[in-house]
Amino acid sequence: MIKWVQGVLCLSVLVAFAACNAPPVPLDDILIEKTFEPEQCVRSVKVGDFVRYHYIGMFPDGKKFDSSYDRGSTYNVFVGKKQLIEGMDKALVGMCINERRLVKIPPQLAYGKQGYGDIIPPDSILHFDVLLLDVWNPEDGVQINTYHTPSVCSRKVEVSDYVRYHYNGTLLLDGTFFDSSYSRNRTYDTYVGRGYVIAGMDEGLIGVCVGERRTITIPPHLAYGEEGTGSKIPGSAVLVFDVHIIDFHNPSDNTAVVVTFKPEECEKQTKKGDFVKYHYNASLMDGSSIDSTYNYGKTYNIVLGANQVVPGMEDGLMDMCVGEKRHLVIPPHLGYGERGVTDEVPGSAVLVFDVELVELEEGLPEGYMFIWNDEVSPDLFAEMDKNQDKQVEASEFTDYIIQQVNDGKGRLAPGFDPYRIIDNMFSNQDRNGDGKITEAEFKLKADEAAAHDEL
Ligand SMILES: [Ca+2]
Ligand SMILES: [Ca+2]
Repeated sequence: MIKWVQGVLCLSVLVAFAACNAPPVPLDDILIEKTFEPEQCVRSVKVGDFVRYHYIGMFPDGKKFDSSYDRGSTYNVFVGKKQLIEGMDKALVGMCINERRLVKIPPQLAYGKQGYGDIIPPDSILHFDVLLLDVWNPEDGVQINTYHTPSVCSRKVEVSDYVRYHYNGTLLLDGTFFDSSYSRNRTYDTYVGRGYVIAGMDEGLIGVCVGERRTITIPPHLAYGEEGTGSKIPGSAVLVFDVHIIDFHNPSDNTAVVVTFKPEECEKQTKKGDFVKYHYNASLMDGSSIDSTYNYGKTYNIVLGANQVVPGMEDGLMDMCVGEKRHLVIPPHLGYGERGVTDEVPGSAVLVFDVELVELEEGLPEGYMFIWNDEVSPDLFAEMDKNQDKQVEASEFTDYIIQQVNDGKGRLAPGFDPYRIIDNMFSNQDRNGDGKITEAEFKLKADEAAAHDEL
């Protein structure tokens, strides 16, 4: 409507005064000519909004008196709060981002009879060519739009969780790209709700699931404020983060164990010291594979409780039966920590293991590396001293222990090199380190301890 009226007015101006450099027609109110309208209008300016815009201020004859372009920065202001001349306060209302208007303002809604210094003479009609770049309201919150939800979401991010995510950051204004974790080829990792990221991101990550994709639109007061940051985020910019959640955990998390198959028979369960053989598929939370024993066609073998695997795996393999299958989720503090494993496990990654226990060899009681199954022979020293020279050499000692183990009379701790255990046992008894155990050394040791690691 305004446009039509203005059109007619222009025409009449042309017809009547074009040739004679006539004074401008007095205006009762502002006139707005939309010189560019964007196809989409996410939101338009309302009273109380904070806007950023460029303008060129001109007199009706086209002579420029001011321009934000010349200053190289936008004009940033609250609308409808008398921080602008009245005509401009009115002219900005209803504008969309990227919209351009030519606004004509009569003197009574501009600088009136006084004018403005040397710049604006009294009773001047002013024309402004305005381009709106940005709009937000201090009452705006973070806008969240989830556009991909994973089929399974057993848990959602809460305050103090540690999240790893990818993101693309753009300006709402015109979609200008300012940052991306993808370009660095590594996730952004942070605690949520602790102020390590901009307030809007802290808020926008709450309630997100692993695998979820959402856009988080953040007004400047919850982002980088009126100042902006760096060369890519101008002052008062509204930011749009397109995020993809890779994983998250809480520092108080334990290993999550889900039994996926339990054999009917389960007499023996794994415990510390047991030698276990198992298969595993290891992956990250996003499903990308890390490693699998099935690729090598052989089991992974460890002694439980001997720090041969990450703590989370130790936890996940406890109290398990042969044939049992489990799904383990291991937080990084029980996995490979903040550093991860070069080229295999990203820092702070949550690990997923599907494990199957294939074999279980019962360990010795805690602290023992060798035990007798039967009564200990009363003539132990004599039996070991095969050549009867009243001392036991390393080879005699080793042969004897191996013989006992083979005869089922004694057991060595499973999962370790038997010769190393026996060497240790020997050194332990050979008090003076001369490579021989005398009867005196043997007795001394026997008196000290009723067979711990020793005979
Ligand atoms: Ca001997
Ligand atoms: Ca000795």
